[in-house]
Amino acid sequence: MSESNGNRLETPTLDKESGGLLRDIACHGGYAFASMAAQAAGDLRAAEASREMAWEQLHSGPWHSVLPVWRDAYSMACLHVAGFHYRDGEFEEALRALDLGLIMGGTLLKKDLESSVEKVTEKSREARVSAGGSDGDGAVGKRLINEEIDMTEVLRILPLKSLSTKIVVKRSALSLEGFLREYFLSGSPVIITDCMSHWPARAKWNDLDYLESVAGYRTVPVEVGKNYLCSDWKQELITFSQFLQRMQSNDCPALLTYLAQHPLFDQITDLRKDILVPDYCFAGGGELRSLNAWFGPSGTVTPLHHDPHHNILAQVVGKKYIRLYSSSLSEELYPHSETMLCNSSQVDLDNIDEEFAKVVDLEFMDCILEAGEMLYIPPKWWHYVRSLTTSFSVSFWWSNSEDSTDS
Ligand SMILES: O=C(O)CCC(=O)C(=O)O
Repeated sequence: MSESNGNRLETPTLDKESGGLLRDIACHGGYAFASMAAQAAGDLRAAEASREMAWEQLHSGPWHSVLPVWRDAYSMACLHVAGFHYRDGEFEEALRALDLGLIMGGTLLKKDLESSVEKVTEKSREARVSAGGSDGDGAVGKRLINEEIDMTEVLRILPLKSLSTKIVVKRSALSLEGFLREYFLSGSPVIITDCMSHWPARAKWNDLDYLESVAGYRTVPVEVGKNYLCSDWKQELITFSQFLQRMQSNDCPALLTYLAQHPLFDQITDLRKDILVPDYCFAGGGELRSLNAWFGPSGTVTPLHHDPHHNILAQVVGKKYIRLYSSSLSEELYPHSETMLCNSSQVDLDNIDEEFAKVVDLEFMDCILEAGEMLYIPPKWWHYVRSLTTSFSVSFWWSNSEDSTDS
């Protein structure tokens, strides 16, 4: 690739590791990839072909069975492709290639991908400003939500018996010690209020112009359809800007688009700066396992399932209905038998099948989680979540290594 005008993405890790990585890939049967990738630094078509080959490997079986070396191979090819687009001033294409590398690629070249994203973002901002556009640092813009909820309508759509029995207790600005003693140690859910007003996200994420300016050109994975247990459900990679547009024209249930369980804050560092890890996540001396975004329109449903970790679900924008069943009820909640889905229930709470009718009599707690509140969900507690408005939440999962093996 020409470097004469200095218009090049710096990739120090790739420069150092590429020989070893290509040898490793060849050792794992990727001779064709290795020889194509060796030409990729100077040839766009070879770069694209090698990216295609690595992409095929990433989709050759279940995700957990993909060899890590192929994920690094994919990142390598993405860096090469992005380099050509950057050189040619095609910043959006360069960003897309880099984001795909971050989302689907391995860890080896993550730093190169991240520094390249920074450089391309900066250049593309400069290009927009010099073309007379805005750099997005203007006054507060269009609100993400203005929606109020109509409780009669909400009760009509929620599962049977919602909000009629045991409501999750709310505690204002609960101390870490109080959290530990009264909820964490006994494994009881609690909603903590008045604990997020210092998060920049509380003010910023309800501003569509702000979201557009920090993330509009970035590519993100979204889920499309009713929910992940339905046959017509699919995943897509679209730009954040396209996602925001779809969310605003949320009129077709089959196209319900949810940016769900994605480590968005590892990918888009400007958004990471807007949130803080709650002190509660240090209870029990565990380690933070993952930090995920859940962003979507009104009507998204995460079906009844459980996770192995402690969870603080922080509601930044909008409202969600959440129903919780104790982990002691697992056997009665009809878990799926396949390994991949064994943490999900076969019961569709929105439409309970005759064969699962007994579930209606099981004890549960529920709540409406409001913006500015955090819900503690203990490990293995079953939860069903429905957004009642446009909603942006962040989940913080933590655990001790001995507590959990899966995720
Ligand atoms: O907010 C949602 O839709 C689901 C959240 C969830 O399942 C979790 O935080 O584990």
